[in-house]
Amino acid sequence: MSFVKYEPMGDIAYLTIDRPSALNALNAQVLSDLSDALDGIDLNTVRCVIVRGAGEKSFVAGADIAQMKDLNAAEGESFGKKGNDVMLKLEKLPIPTIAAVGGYALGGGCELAMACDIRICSDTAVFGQPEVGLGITPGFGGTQRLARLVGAGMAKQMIYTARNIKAEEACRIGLVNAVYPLEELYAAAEKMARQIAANAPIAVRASKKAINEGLQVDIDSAVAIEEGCFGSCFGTADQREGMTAFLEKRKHEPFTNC
Ligand code: DAK
Repeated sequence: MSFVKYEPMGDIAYLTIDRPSALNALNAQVLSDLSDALDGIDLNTVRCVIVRGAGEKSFVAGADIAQMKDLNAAEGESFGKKGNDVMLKLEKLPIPTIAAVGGYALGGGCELAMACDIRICSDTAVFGQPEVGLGITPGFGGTQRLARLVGAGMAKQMIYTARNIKAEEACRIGLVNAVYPLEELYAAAEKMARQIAANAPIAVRASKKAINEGLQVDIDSAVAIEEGCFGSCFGTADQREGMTAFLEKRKHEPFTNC
C-alpha cells in the first residue's frame, strides 16, 4: 500500500500524501512512495500536478519525528539526502506543480510546499520551520528555499524563532499566493491547474525551466537560458497555431503539446 495517491484527471492530476493518522508526516516510506509517484506521472498527458495532504487538518506536519529521534549523524545525513533528492525531483518535474495546503505545513511539510512552483492555502493553514526547537536544522531544503521565497531576513526570523505563522501572514510575506476557505481550496487549485493546462505545454515547461534555472545563476547567464527556452518554442505546432489564431482574430485550437 502506498502512502502517496496519484489521481490523474485528464490533463491535471493530484498527488496526495496519504498518512492522515500521523498528519501526513514524511517517514522514509512516504518519501520513497512520493519519489515513485513522481516517476509514474504521464508527462505526455498531464500538464499540471496539484500536491495536497489527505484529511482536513494537515498538508504535511513535517518529517516523521518518531523515525528521526534515534538517528545518528550519518543516518541523519542520509535521511536528509533522501528527502532532498525527492524535493529536487519534485522541483525539477518538467510540468508545473501547485501545492494546495489545507492545514499544517510544518518543517518538511513547509519544505514540500516550497518545492512546488506555486502555493495556495486554506484559511486554516499553518506554516513554520520548527526544527531548531527539536534540536536540528531544517533538512529538506528549508534554509535555502525559504530564504529565496521570502528573503533572508524573514527566513532567518522564522527559522531561528521556530514560530509558526497563519495563512494570512504567509500570504503577506509571499510564502503563498492566495488564501481560500478550506472548502474552496481544491476547487481553486483545480481551476488554476486547468488554466495552466490550457496553455501551450511546451511554452509552459520552457517558462518553468527558464525561471528555475535562471534563478540559480547570474543575470547574464540567466537571460541566455531564457533565450534558449524562448527559441525552443519556435517551429512548434502550438506556436504556429497560437500566433496564426491571433493574427486571424480567432480563438486558437486546443494546444497539442507538439
Ligand atoms: N512526526 C511524527 N508524527 C507526527 C508528526 C510528525 N512530524 N506530527 C504529528 N504527528 C502525529 C502525532 O504524534 C499524533 O500521533 P498519535 O499520538 O495519534 O499516534 C498524530 O500525528 C496527531 O498529532 P497530534 O495529536 O499532535 O495533533 P494536534 O492537533 O494536537 O497537533 C500539530 C497538531 C501539527 C500542532 C502537532 O502534531 C505537532 O506539533 N506536530 C509536529 C510538528 C513539527 O514539529 N514538525 C516538524 C518536524 S521536524 C533533516 C531532515 C529532515 C528535517 C530536518 C533535518 N536532516 C537530516 C538534517 C525535517 C524536520 C522536520 O520536519
